[in-house]
Amino acid sequence: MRVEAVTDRLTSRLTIHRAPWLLPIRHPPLADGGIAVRAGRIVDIGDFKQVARSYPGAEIIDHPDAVLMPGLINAHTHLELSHLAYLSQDPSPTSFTGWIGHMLAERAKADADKKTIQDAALAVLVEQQRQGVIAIADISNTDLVRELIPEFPGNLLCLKEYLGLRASELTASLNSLKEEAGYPDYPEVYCTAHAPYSTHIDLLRALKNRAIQLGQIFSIHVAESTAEHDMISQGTGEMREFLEQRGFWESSFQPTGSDSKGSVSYLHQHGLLDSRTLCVHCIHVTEQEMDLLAENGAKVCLCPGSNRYLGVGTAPVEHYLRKGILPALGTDSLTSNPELSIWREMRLLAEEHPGIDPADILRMATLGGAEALGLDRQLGSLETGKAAAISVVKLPESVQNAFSLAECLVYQDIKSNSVYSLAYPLNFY
Ligand code: MCF
Ligand code: FE
Repeated sequence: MRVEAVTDRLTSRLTIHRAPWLLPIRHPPLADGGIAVRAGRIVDIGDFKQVARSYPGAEIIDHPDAVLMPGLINAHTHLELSHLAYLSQDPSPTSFTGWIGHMLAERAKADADKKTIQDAALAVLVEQQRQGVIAIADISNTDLVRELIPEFPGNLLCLKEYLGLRASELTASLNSLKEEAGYPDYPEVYCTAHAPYSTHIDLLRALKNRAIQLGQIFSIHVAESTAEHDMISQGTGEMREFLEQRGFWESSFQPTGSDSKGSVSYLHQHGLLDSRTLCVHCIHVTEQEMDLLAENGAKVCLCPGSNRYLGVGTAPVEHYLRKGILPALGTDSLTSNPELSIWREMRLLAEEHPGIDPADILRMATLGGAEALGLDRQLGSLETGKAAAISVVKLPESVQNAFSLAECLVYQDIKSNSVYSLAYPLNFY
């Protein structure tokens, strides 16, 4: 990927980018379109000839055989696990808890040093950027990925993960949470929870309250496996046994008490669902739980590649769309997904849900992600006033109309060598 020099940002010169196709996302695709950009912002977008007429003397940059579209958003990953990529080269695990146990054991065994972890994470970060990803939500247990923020020209949101179900560990966790630096000194320090099955309810509440106070998103793994569902609804099953065997079980844990009430109901019962709660996975959810998500404006992030590898099922995407929820897409980490590519996530989703309009899948990878990360005032679509975080994607000649454009972007095996980012340094916390 070449990164355009940002001279116009300093000189406030106006540049018009012209391409045979524009994919604005919140408006229909446009043939022979133009985007006027000044100081890293979109100042106009529309039919090329009209835009050019409005700005005589502007520099015109042509992008033949390409579509201009918003940068992609990867709404869920764990870059800190990248050095364990060999795990997802193995055949899929036979159980969800088996994968967690194996992953934790391999991470401990590898006992990787800072350089190994950061080198592997940086390699993934560079590849994400090359594929046209402009914002990432990363979940890590350490500060190692946060130190890489200056290396990424887009938004790398680093969320520090807390977990621990036992009441006996609670005081220590709550104390370290109080000591975390926050806004305004370190606006990038976000703290978040792993999952309802691994995090004490008081810790979940404290994390969510901190996020509310700081105006930050709160991301959590939700309704990913049947093992999780059985524990949250009935307090039984594979997950409970796994936690008991490891001495992590908490006898005061209160399940929802009804098989139709899983993790989404649990979060709602405890007041943890709002428009800044990002529920990752959301596979095992009932119709009523989808309504709860929609009513509370909660965000959903789907990770089809990780779900396929872990064999946990597929999310009810058609239902989400029908209820007015536009999910985001995430790759998860290289320990549960053999390839980290939002292009591939789109393709897997399309293959698994052939009834979904490819245009909706593109909306998920862009606007859905921007909304999930609270960055939709700047990113997620090509609109006047938003950041000029534009990806130029090379197209095969066959694209004749808007539908085949969306189809081609979703199904084509797009590699980084066909994406070119008009990347402007962004910092929108
Ligand atoms: O999203 C996947 C599967 N579900 C749960 N956890 C993880 C995933 N990818 C990485 N993880 C991490 C999680 O953040 O695995 C650890 C946590 O730190 C295992 S759970 C103690
Ligand atoms: Fe994850």
